[in-house]
Amino acid sequence: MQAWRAAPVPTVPRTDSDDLKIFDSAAQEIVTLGPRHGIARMYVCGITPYDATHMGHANTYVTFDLLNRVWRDHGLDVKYTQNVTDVDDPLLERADQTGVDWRDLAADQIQLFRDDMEALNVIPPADYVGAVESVGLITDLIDELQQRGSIYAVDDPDYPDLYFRRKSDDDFGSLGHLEGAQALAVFAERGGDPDRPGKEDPLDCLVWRLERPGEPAWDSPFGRGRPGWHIECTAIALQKLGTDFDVQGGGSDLVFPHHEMCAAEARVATGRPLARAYVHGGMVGLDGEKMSKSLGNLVLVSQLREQGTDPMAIRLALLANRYREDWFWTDDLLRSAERRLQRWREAVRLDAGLGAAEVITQIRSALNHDLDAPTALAAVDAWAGASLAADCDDTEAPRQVAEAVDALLGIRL
Ligand code: 5CA
Ligand code: ZN
Repeated sequence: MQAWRAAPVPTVPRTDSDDLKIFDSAAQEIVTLGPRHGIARMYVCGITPYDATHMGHANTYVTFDLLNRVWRDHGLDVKYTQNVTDVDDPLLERADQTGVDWRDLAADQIQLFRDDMEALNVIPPADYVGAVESVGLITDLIDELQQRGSIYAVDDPDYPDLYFRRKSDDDFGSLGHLEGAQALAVFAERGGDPDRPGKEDPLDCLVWRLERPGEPAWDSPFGRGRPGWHIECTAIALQKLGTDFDVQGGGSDLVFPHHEMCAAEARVATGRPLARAYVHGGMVGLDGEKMSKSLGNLVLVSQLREQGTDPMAIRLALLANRYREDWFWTDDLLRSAERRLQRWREAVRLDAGLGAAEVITQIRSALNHDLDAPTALAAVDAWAGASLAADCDDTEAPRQVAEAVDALLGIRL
């Protein structure tokens, strides 16, 4: 798939050389993320394209866009891969319910997602890869796992689908930190099938689902069928980024089982860790519940854009929250982001402002400390307030701050 368009990031001279420190879900502590020089490699789990981008998705992709911007600011080349789960149960179910071909539904929603991301000034990934175009890669990886003795056919005479034996990975559990009944419950809640008869272990995950009537299927050495979810990301990530890449990211609903399974499959297939760190954004909710396509409690980026909301105000509303916390979307949040945007725009249109060096250092330092966007926004608020309140004489400052805010925070003023 083609990457989508986005404006290049202007460069702002860097004055401080802090490393990026971020919370790693596997280590359960703040770690230094990315190399000092050269190429940083990031894999972020992409959408399942059956409905439009809501504030939860937007928050996740804006979070990793901040990470991307911090690394670029550090002078690194960022190799960014994102998948798109363009064949999976929820997509096929929605296509069935609405009488639309699943391929058309996916194509429409992918386009809408790209448009939303472009509006939110999200720098696109270098590789944007679908599951459908990766079926060959996926079956190669299943084959590799099978040769290592970690694949079996479930004991089901009708559909002996293939499963990954999670006990073949000694480190299984090192990411999700879940045990026993809790692991089973979360697995069931997030697409797993712990109760399916014929499995060796309830936590084993599906890697190849044999063809069912009316479902899309591809030829493979294991019979016609379609890939399971986790193996899709493992195969795409390994192909595009190799092992030991810097970060795998997504929302916190992906820690377990999704990222746990990806990590386990990669360890068994290659003997190496998939990623060095795993970073997760919090869940965005509405009216007391997690925002989700299946619940239908959604605020959509495209809907707000249609109503004339400035996408930069949406982005500012997201950035006003700590990325790792769970929070609820409200109209007030958007209103206050609109006021903030207005104020920042007034300040960068002044003929002169308060010197830019300090505020730029503050933004950088805040982002380096676990992507603390709210502190970065507060620094810009302070600069704008001071510049609007007093007669300042730095005629370069407004332009420099506008450039830094665009480059580092992705807010176009
Ligand atoms: N295709 C898979 C990942 S391989 C998937 O989870 N797709 S998704 O469309 O359901 O979600 C896309 C991304 O948005 C994931 O990173 C997910 O963690 C994140 N996400 C979904 N709902 C929310 C939410 N309410 N708040 C924050 N992030 C969310
Ligand atoms: Zn994924």
